Amino acid sequence: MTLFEELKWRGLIKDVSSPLLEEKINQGGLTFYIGTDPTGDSLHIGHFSSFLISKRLKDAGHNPILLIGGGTGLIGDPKPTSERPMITKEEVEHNFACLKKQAEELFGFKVVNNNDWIQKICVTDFLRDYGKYFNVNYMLDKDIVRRRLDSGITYTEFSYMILQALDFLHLYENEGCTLQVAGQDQWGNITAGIDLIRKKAGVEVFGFTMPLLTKSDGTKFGKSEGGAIWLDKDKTSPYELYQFLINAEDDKVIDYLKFLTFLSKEEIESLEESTLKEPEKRLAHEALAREVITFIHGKEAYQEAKEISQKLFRGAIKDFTKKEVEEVFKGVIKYEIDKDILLLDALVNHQICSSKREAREFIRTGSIYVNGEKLQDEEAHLTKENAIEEKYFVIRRGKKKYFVFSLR
Ligand code: 545
Repeated sequence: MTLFEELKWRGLIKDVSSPLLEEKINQGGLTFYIGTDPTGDSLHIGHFSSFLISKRLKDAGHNPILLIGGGTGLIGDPKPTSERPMITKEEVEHNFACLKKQAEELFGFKVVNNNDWIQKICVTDFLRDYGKYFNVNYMLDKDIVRRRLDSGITYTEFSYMILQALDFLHLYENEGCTLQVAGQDQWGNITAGIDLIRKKAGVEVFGFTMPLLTKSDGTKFGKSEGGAIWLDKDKTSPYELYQFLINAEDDKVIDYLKFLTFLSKEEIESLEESTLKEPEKRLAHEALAREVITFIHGKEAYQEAKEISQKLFRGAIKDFTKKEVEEVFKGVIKYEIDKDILLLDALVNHQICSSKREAREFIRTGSIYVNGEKLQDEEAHLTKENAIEEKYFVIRRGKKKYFVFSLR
């Protein structure tokens, strides 16, 4: 399988600017870039799913440039629905620094900031040297812009494609960059750059887009009920990332393995077979979690996340460390309690049960678990000795309602 055939097999090719590109991709040696605007202070799984192409191309002998839009981030790439809120220059600079650090740590590639050249262009040069090459009808013809005409689009966001086009021209002239890659929503911005370079430099450069990774209901991959899945381990822990990946939908897990891992076609096809023959083993899900977490956070982080998950699955909460309680029950309400308090009182004081009578009822019927063990003694006290590392009690009421008591 050639590189281009492999990219197609992995579902990584949506639109291609020219049939000549297949041969060029297979030959290697292209300098290419992929860009992102610093809209947040951490990369998330959406960035990861699109940036990974840069490692695939680099491993095949191409030369990657990651662009973080310290300039375009001040303008805002128009979304199909509404105008983006303007973010401050300080916020853009802060986000740029965060993303640059993460991208370098994660991929080790060269990162450029388009503000380095954009900020030097004065307004008359912008209009004469770039604006002159953009016919308004051409700009209105971009489907995202066209869809915004009803709800309204400002001149600022309307101008955005010219900036991204001049980026490609700048990288072509200064880095010999002849390929831009992005998710499918960027097709209009990429072709704007290809057209500008043809007009100004008289050469054909190339672009291709990847389909946006989606869940089986068509919504964007990477959004969980707890919000975005961040690559920053302090925003989304390896354990949370493990839970997100291990719970990927069965009918999408093979697509995710192709898109998000470097497992070979043979490995993925055997995982596909195991998913059909012995789905209960969830080998494909485990492989997805292992590969992605190891790439982002390292092997140890994956092992830890897996161990925590297995302890929780076994209900062995009493074996948790303090840190594991904080990680696994990050989103769970924590109540401060005095040591030696009666379990009954703690349950009522914090409205986990609505009355002493109801608390007695829950305890007697075995609906209350403390640190993973059913507790049916109404006289039970919560003491330092039986707390997790003398600090926490993980309370489960019924099937899956969790609370955490923390000893003062
Ligand atoms: C700016 C200047 C350039 C080249 C590219 C850009 C950024 C581009 C853009 N890209 C998107 C983005 O999203 C922020 C949230 C992260 C997903 O806006 N104009 O910055 C996304 N990009 C990754 C993929 C994308 C795209 O970061 O390309 O398609 C999402 O998967 O939407 O010279």
